[in-house]
Amino acid sequence: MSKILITCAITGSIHTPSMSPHLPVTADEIATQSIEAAEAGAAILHLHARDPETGRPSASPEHFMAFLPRIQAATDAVLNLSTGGSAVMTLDQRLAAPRKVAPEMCSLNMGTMNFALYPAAARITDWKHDWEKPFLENSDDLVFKNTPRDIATILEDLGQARGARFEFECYDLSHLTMLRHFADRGLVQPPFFIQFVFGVLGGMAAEPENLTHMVRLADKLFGEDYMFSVLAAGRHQFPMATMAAAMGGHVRVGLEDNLMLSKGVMARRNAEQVEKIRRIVEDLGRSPATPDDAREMLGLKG
Ligand code: KMH
Ligand code: ZN
Repeated sequence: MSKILITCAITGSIHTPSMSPHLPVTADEIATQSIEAAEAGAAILHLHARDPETGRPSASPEHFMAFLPRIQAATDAVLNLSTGGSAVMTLDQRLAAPRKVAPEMCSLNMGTMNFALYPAAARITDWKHDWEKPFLENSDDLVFKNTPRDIATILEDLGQARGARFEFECYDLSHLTMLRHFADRGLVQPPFFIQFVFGVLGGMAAEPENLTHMVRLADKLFGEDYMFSVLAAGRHQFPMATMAAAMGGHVRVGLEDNLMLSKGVMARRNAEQVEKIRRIVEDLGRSPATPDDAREMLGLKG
């Protein structure tokens, strides 16, 4: 089997500071946890920014630039910038930093969907910041907008014009069809790196049958031209990633997707989750890819 790509998603835009004291939000915390995750074996770092004062998800290029050069100076990990940002942001806001930075890799969400965070809000009693409760509760009525025109804009602006390649975030079967559509239009070339996303309220559930069916359909649509990775939200993170690794796929971990290390134990650093999945995949006989392996496997500009 080919080497396994371990992606670590450092902070995201779903979890909030009241959910975990270990969620990195300042530039210092994001840079330090990213560097540690790379040292632990993550070839790819998936990055969002936060307002350092409040921990609120941010799309500001200034907030990104406060940590990106530090990570670049300390590691050769592939930096993958989010184009999803947060569902409350406009597309132009989401693309401000990737347009400026022209990274070798970006995420690309392959369809419009619900993205409800309300269940997470229900568990919290002690709020650190005023913005968190309404942010989480309002997500109950939020549409994460990724229309075909939005997707085309991202492919043209970041892919064709700036040379980025993509982590195609597919939360459902229909998102594979959407990717096939853009491949047929010639806006994106293989190999396709497809991230199957499980356990978001609005996307497919974290069920083994869903993973096997996604692989079956992707085989049919893309043949040899794709590789898949798996991320699953919350407690499903390690079981689904382990299943992906056993099937020859790739894995994503990180505090963006899950704040815990195991049942009842919070992850204190992103690197702890990377170390854990690394142990699991090595026990399964897989070897983690280095950042240069990742560049070659994914056809990145470097
Ligand atoms: N938060 C994940 C479920 C993005 O940044 O573009 C999906 C994600 C979206 O990573
Ligand atoms: Zn993300």
